[in-house]
Amino acid sequence: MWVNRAQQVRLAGFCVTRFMTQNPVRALRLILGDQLTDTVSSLQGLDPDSDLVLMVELAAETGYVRHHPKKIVLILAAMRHFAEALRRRGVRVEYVRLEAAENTGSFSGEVARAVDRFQPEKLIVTEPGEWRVLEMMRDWQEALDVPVEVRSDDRFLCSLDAFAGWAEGRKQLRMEYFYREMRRKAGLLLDADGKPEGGAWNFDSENRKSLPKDLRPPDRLWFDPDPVTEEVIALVSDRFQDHFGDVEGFGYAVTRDQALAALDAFLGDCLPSFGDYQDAMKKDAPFLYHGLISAYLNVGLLTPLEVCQAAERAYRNGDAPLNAVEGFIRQILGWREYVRGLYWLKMPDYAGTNFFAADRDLPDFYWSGDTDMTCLAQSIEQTRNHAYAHHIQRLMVTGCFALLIGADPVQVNRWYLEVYVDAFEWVELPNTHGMALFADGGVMASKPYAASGKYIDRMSDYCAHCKYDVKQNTGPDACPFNALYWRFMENNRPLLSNNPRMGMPYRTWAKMADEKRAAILQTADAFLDRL
Ligand code: FAD
Ligand code: DLZ
Ligand code: SF4
Repeated sequence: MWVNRAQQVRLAGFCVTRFMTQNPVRALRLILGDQLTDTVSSLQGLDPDSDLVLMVELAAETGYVRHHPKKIVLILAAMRHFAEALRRRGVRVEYVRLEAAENTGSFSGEVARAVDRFQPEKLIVTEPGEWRVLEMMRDWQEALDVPVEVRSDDRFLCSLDAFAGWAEGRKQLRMEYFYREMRRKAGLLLDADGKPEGGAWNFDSENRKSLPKDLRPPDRLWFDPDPVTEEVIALVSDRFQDHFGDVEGFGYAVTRDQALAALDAFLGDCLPSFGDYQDAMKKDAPFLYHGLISAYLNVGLLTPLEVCQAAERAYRNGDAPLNAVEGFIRQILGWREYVRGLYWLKMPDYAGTNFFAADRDLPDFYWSGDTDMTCLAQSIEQTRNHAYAHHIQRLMVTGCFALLIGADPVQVNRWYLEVYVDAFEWVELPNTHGMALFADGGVMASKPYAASGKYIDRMSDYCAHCKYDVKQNTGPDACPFNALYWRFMENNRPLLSNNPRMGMPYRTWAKMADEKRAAILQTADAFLDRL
């Protein structure tokens, strides 16, 4: 009988299932789509003779928001490769595909079905990345009448208990102090006396250069899809074609080896310039010197510690300067761990925060990219193409605009969760509500990241390609960010004027002539009306 590759994989799955029904299962170990790490805690102590790994592709997970198709491809293809790698090592894996007729479509449904079929003595799982999934897990022990062991996720360098301990009794939960403790704890970038390498914890001020005009950023390493990934691409093209984003040109890593190769390419080609140009933006240059590794970290193909150690090695070997390596490590050891701690400390209330009572609908162009504002058009277009925008685009372009127009945080949060390849609520929500929108009222940031067009002009070449004039504040040709900035400040005066970090802009505003202020506010209102 001739069978194609897809049939081979299905037959293999069928045989494994038949085999397993004949063997008693001691521990059923559930691996979620963002737990694709050999050393993940739920796999620790695995006995290949008696344990069974369960992995499930789910309608509920592919559909709880309308994820970018490239994100779905990455997760499902990485899951299928991970399952195959486990099987090659002799681990018994029950893998349920999205299209399987018997698939109930949810974690709870598939775990119940597996418990029913395999009658395990216990269920082992690593704590999930999202609150809503933990809520489901809380019911399992009672509903399924099987002991459920939820293990902590030790891929993160700061446990949830350790973060709660750090936060306890502090008036302000500023990342910088958390980061210093994490540097000491992880022993990264310390000198022989345990002091910060280079005499300072933070070289942020050296991370803000604008790009020289003729600089050409390096080409990036992409991966041709193999038959397993091709099959997932076909599935996703078929089922999720109405989601925002293009599936064509998928080239993300879906195995650990590929992710390691991508990391290596970044370390060699980009890390040396990462620090200098971390905040820069350039038209038609979506990636610049950024890592492009957040999705690999978030699904588990790379671990944060190994990435930070590799960057530190580059510094010690003289391959990358300190401002680059410290800046990069700060993002992972500092920001990434910090937002995760904050998420779990503040959920579930955090998702409902709305400090400014913002309620404007997110403009349609966030989905279509159809806007004359070059900064937004570029950020949204590359998001559609690659499911990627770098931090400053997310924060100071799409995020800042949403803040200035008073967009509803729930809609903004949903947008970020849907459109980025690396989006998982534990990391996306604090970045959106805390950093971009100040919806949490200052838990995360000491002031809103509100800015006029001047910031974008300083950090990019977007304004030079824009229909609007970044130097003008009023009239139809004025950069919308300028007038919107002052409208935001004026609208939120009662909430912000006592913030010591907002004193300067309010003083500048007060010094302007009345007619100028009125013209600016009128320009903002006319723009908002058209929106
Ligand atoms: P690099 O610039 O190369 O940075 C290296 C790594 O540091 C990243 O891969 C990431 O793991 C980590 N990192 C950097 N900044 C942050 C941060 N603020 N918080 C947490 N980790 C960080 N990141 C996500 O992983 N998932 C998200 O859903 C997400 N949503 C965001 C939403 C908003 C509104 C904002 C402002 C930021 C968001 N970020 C998110 C953080 C950051 O923008 C991305 O991690 C980064 O752009 C990923 O690209 P990179 O791998 O090239 O990062
Ligand atoms: C994001 C995602 C998607 C799109 N699909 C699946 C899936 O089919 N099966 C699965 O186990 N996980 C998936 N995930 C990741 C989960 O949403 C993630 O594990 C939870 O949100 C917990 O962080
Ligand atoms: Fe964006 Fe204003 Fe610059 Fe245009 S002029 S690119 S709208 S900041």
